[in-house]
Amino acid sequence: MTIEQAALYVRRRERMMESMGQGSVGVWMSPPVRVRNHDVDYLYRQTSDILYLSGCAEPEAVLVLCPERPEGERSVLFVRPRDVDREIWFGRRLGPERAREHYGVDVAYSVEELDKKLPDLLGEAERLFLRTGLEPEQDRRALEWLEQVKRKRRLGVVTPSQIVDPSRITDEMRLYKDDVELAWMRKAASINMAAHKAAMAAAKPGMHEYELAALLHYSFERQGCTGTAYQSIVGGGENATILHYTENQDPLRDGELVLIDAGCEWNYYASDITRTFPVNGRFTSMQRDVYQIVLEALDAAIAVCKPGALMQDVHQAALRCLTQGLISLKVLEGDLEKLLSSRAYETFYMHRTSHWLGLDVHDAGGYYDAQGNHRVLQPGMVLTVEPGLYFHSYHDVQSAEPFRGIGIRIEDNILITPEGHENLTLQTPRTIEQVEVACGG
Ligand SMILES: [Mn+2]
Repeated sequence: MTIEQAALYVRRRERMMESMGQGSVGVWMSPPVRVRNHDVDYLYRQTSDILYLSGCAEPEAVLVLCPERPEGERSVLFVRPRDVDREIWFGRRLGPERAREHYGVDVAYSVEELDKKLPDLLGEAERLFLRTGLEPEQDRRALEWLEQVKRKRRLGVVTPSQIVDPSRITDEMRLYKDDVELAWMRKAASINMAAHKAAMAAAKPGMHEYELAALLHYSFERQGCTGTAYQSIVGGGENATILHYTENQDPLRDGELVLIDAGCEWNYYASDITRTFPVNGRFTSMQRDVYQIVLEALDAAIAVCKPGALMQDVHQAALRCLTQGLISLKVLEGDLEKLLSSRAYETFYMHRTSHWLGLDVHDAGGYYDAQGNHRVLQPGMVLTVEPGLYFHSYHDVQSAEPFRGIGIRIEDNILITPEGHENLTLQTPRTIEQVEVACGG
């Protein structure tokens, strides 16, 4: 970690402590390492709030923030101790001595001292900021620390009487990306754009969905990504109508489309691109008609993205275009406004148009403000825009019969800027012409 980065985390922790206020202490515990099978663990992923507040990706780390304490003792990080034997078997550890400087925290301890130190740290606050309900074992442990401190009440020690969810603060902070986060998101976007282009160039009839998935993952990993932001979706033909299809086992057939929804993580920041293209490189005229509608919905929704607009407006712009398109395809019949208010589109477009993007692919941040109003877009927010049309065979709509088996989604990542927006993924082929050229068709 560079000195500039460490300073960034210091600033975030300062802001966090300011929002928590006096009389508070905050505790963030890493998720446990999980067994995949027998002696093999799942690939570890630190929780995003700890990454956001410290940059520490190590398992078992615990971050404690104590705004009440004197300068130089307010941020405390517990990490795994140095252990030659464990390190030879399972990998190097930073250890508390080096962790203090590396992460720029005030104090670092071995995680083995957690149960001993935590009650002391808690016993100076009225409010404990702690995310509960995710890991029963962590909840149990935290309650035990609280019990220990409560015993000191008779000695006149102030002990926490409230547990407050810290994510109400971190979610709000994480909603507005700073320059470092944006640099990392641009890097993730550029790697992901190249990966999608490579998949378009490689696809041909007879290949399997997993071959394209493998190509994407190769593109991600050879650039040093921290992983994929989510399970890659590579759906040929009707598989594209299953929104979260991740089996990726089927052959890709001549004349069909393939939908790829995949994204890498760079420094734990996600990219999330969807493109749909013809397996043989050329759209049929019917595929072209549907694709053009989805593309217009994408452009119309992105055009709404600017400071002051509501996220709901982005969705409405997409719905209007998609519904108009379904009328022009003769799948729906009737008055546009009436079809919109009766949600006639829902059979063919059943998901929302946008989600926040950042450390999590469905990133932290409320879709409504504290008053329950739709969120107003502001500079620094990053959201996806991903309209689609899906003609699956789970329902029997006569007018949609000609399109059965077609699933099309196109997704870009949009940064709200003071002037309007910046499309972070614009260089991924998106018009019919660009897509056919990229497919070599
Ligand atoms: Mn998405």
